[in-house]
Amino acid sequence: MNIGITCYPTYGGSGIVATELGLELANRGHNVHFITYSNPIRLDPGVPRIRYHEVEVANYPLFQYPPYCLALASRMMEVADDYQLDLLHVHYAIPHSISAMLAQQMIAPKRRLPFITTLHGTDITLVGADASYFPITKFSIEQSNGVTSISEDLKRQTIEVFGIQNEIRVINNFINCDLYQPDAEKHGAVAYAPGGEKLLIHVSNFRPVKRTLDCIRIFAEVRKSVPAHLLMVGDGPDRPAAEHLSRELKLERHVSFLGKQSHVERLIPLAHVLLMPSEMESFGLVALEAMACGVVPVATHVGGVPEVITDGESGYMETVGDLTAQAQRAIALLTDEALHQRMAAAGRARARDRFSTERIIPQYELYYEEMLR
Ligand code: GMT
Repeated sequence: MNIGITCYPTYGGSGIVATELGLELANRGHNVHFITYSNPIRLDPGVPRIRYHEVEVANYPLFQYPPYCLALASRMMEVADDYQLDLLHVHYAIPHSISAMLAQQMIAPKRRLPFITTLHGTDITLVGADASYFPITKFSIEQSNGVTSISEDLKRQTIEVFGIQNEIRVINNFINCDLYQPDAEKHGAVAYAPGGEKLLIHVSNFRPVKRTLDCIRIFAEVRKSVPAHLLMVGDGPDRPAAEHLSRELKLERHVSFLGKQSHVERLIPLAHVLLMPSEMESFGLVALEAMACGVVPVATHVGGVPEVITDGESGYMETVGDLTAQAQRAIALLTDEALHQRMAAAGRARARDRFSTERIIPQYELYYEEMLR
């Protein structure tokens, strides 16, 4: 198949899922065309059967807001025409679905071009439910030829919030278990923990919904009982406040802010515990990445997270903001080797058995075939 994929290339889990989906589809012999405003962060150059088409947004003094949505629609239509795309698959409803709908209408005199929208979370729970975006988000979902959701919880919320009647197919996020592997020796950890300290890790876009500051406070509690170091991976609006808090709590020597990283599969396996204290997660991709690497997530009981983590088996889920409970879980894992090993193995097994690329990618392929019929 010739597949056009559009996503946010630089920020957030939806872009990561879209990029990794494109890579997996190309691996399975499909031609994948990324149509975005910059090269997706986890897409290395030179991958066979993958092309990248940049969307240029011309600016004029008249435009207070350059019309990205329209530039994207034009580029989608051109690429669909030039490369005989069978379908467009857009990740995150706003504004990608509307651009795809316009591209579909522009090419309609020549042929049919179905488009699929995959809902990831904040496009529904935050952005889409904002009054100014509500009608257009509802419309874009209703106009999509196919709609998928990355968890049952997000599907439920979409129906509840928007009163959507179309079928929404749940296709869970996935993980490449050959790429995301445990590292029993944790050799590279010495760069951060030269004294053999335990490593904790947090990976996010540092938006308020991730409660990044909670990580620092949880870590402060952990360090009262266990010599440990915290890796903070990613960047975003709350990073300066998190750095400030770590200085205030005199933790700056024990916390490394590493910024955006394109190969988290090399960093996550160095850690013992992942902190994911989020206010909301419709899936929590990083928890799955951690589980695949034998790193135990200490997370919050929100949204789709219970579909990913089995509480007490492959990770822990506590109430949002209950920092003591999250710190206690982390301390237990860092001080009880047998407990850590048991849960790490259970997490890896769950990632492999429930969410491996081998299980999930064929579900997308089947869905594409349905859309083409
Ligand atoms: O988590 C974010 O803030 C980014 C956001 C996105 O749309 O890029 O992530 C959402 O999609 C991820 C991939 O499907 C999910 O793993 C995240 O749980 C979801 N985030 C939220 O629901 C807050």
